[in-house]
Amino acid sequence: MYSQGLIGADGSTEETPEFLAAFQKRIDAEEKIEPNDLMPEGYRRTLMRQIGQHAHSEIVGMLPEGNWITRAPSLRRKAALLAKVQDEGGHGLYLYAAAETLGVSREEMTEDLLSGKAKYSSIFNYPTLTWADIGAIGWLVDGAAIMNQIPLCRCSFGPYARAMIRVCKEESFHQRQGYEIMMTLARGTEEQKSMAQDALNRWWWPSVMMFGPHDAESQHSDQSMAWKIKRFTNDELRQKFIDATVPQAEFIGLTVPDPDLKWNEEKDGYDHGPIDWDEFWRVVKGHGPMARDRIRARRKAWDDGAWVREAALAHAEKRKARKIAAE
Ligand code: BYC
Repeated sequence: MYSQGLIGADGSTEETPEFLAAFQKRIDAEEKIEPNDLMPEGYRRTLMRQIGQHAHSEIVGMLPEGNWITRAPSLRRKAALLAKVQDEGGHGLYLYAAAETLGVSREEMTEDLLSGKAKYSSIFNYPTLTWADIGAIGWLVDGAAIMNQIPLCRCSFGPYARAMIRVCKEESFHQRQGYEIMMTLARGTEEQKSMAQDALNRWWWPSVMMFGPHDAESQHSDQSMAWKIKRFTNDELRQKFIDATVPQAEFIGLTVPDPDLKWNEEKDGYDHGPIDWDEFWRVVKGHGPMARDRIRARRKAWDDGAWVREAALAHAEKRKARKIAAE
């Protein structure tokens, strides 16, 4: 029986080299790892961290858009936005369920979110100031999310990979509805067009930052790539996103707010200007403009929902007792 010991910060491990080599062989052969399989503790922890944070991002991500449901400009827009926000709630639930298969409970993950131990995507700490922000979120934020999540459909951990397949289908609809809002505004009155440009100006850089720190600063990438949890590095995905999105902005007559953006024939992609990593880390560390509001809203929802969780547990206990009595 292999030890399931921890991998220390210095990379030392209590697991035998034979076990780690056999595990890596399965990964390299593109076998899916399932919850009951033996796995290195570092692999399990990396997944619990990433899937948990991904789930929190979906749930916290409902807040900036949920804020606009009552103010959507038409019934059609309202129905689409309502469906989108509900989809995000569903994504959070699949992801919490996938993380639970690794041995962490939903309660523990939520406590980690509320205490600030677990992160959620930096992007959701920015405010949604106008209706155009809803277009920009769908187009840019869901667009960035798809770029990151399509490769996660091939993640080595089965439950995460399978959850991502459905999530990506829904994200694709989200991206289109966002782009369509932006297209409509960009073709509207001068005022509407400037609203769309203003939203692009505010959401562009935070969306570019969503992919995480530069590869040289990314502490988890190398190991996550070796374990085929991640299939592309942060910078590779960021580049794909920029290359796909800039022509979309040009098509609707909007300007990406990066004066250094330039097509680079040699690399067959855009060069971009410097990213403000101080802002990124400030926001990641909980000092984003909306960080307090987001956590306050999640804490209130968790506290308000306590009676539902208690009632569901009591009901399950009663059913179990009845079943035992009938046996
Ligand atoms: N924000 O070593 P690194 C959505 C952290 S929601 C905050 O590169 P890794 C949607 C990182 O966690 C979709 N923190 O990490 C919902 C690590 O800190 P810890 C959200 C970030 O894990 C509603 C440290 O920085 N998508 O689509 O290899 C409405 C060093 O980074 C961020 C996901 O969650 C960030 N942006 O790579 C609309 C995708 N970036 O954990 C839309 C799943 C980095 O050591 N996650 N950090 O304390 C991933 O793919 C990877 O976790 C990341 C980071 C690419 C984000």
